[in-house]
Amino acid sequence: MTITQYRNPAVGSAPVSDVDPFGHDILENPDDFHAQLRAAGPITYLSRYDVYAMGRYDDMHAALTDWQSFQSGAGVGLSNFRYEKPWRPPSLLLESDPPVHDSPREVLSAILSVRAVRRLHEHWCRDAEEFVASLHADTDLDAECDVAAVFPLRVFPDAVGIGTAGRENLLPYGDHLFNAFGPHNDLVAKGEPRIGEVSRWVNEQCARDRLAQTVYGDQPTFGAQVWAAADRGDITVAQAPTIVRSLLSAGVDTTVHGLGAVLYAFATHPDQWARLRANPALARIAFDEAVRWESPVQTFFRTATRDIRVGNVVVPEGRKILMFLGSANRDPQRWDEPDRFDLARDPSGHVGYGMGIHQCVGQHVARLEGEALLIALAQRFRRIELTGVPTRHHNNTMRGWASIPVAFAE
Ligand code: 4MI
Repeated sequence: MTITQYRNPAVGSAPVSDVDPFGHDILENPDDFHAQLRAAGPITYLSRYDVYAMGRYDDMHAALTDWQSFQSGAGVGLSNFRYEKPWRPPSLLLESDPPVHDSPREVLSAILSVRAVRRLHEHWCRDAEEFVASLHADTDLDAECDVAAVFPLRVFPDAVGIGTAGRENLLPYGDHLFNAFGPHNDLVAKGEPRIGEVSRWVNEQCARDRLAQTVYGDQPTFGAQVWAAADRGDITVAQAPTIVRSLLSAGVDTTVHGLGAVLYAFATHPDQWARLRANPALARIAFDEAVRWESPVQTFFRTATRDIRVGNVVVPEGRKILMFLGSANRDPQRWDEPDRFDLARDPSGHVGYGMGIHQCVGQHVARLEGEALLIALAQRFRRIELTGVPTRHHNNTMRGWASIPVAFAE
């Protein structure tokens, strides 16, 4: 892969790259492109899409924590909501700025808080143990299709309170949503024939009377808690279904790819698996280190709310900037040996969950899924052995696997 870079005075002397970051070559393996982006400077102009791009940890951290200058309300995909109609009504969490963002965020932060998620701990750990007990040892399995893509669907939709019929729509919905943050390429076209019916189903599940009130005995579901917040007046009744939609949008594909990342990491790093088995308390670090290492959510855009100087470059007001989260998470200026999956490091501060006011509100839920599954697997299996060549799943926003052939040894 070669990246041509030249300087174009028309874009304020930003380095210019004509690489397509949403092309299949880069989706297959973005590491070289990320390295070139970081080497080029704090910001690069991507001529193919007429947008700017950041790949370094420090500059990205500064941008992500400056929501006043780098807004989300014009959309966090390539499409600029100032000029283009979004394909679905914008998210009140992801695709909004203060003050609109504030109350939905406050409500969801409380529903998904550490304390709230702790109440799910024993239930999800028990489910993980039952699930892991159902896996066959010493036989060909797929760590992506048979494990990573299965476990979240066993626990998360129940916690939201949606019914069992139609849950097969959740992954295709998320896959299309994450593709739709990119350009209208073949990946978006692939999802379009079915997205009408898939998103109709998702939207229907967000209605108050569709959602279960309680789960695991007497615990109010996430969905019921969103509606209760509307009853209290913390959010409006009109906002409630869109906030439930955020749970269904952000809560499934992300954790599937996060679990795929950590299982691939352990299948390829048996020494680290031994370390986890010796000390299961490392499970939470392991999941976060995998989120840093693989960055399941690779990219999100921001939009400049003013002319912003970044290094020697001025990004004009209204223009999109693509944040390569996966690049920042492997920036050697920030991380020692960033390409190593290493349970001995402290991965905190990674931007795999974002940073600033939009930082993943569901991260404690994601971590619990990771912890519950890893502890159950580590309790039973001595080794996760790669038995074939893993294949990538290409998505305009997500980095993940289509297949990870493995055998689990007891
Ligand atoms: C970071 S992934 C994600 C977050 C939020 C939403 C969707 C995806 C949403 O719809 O609010």
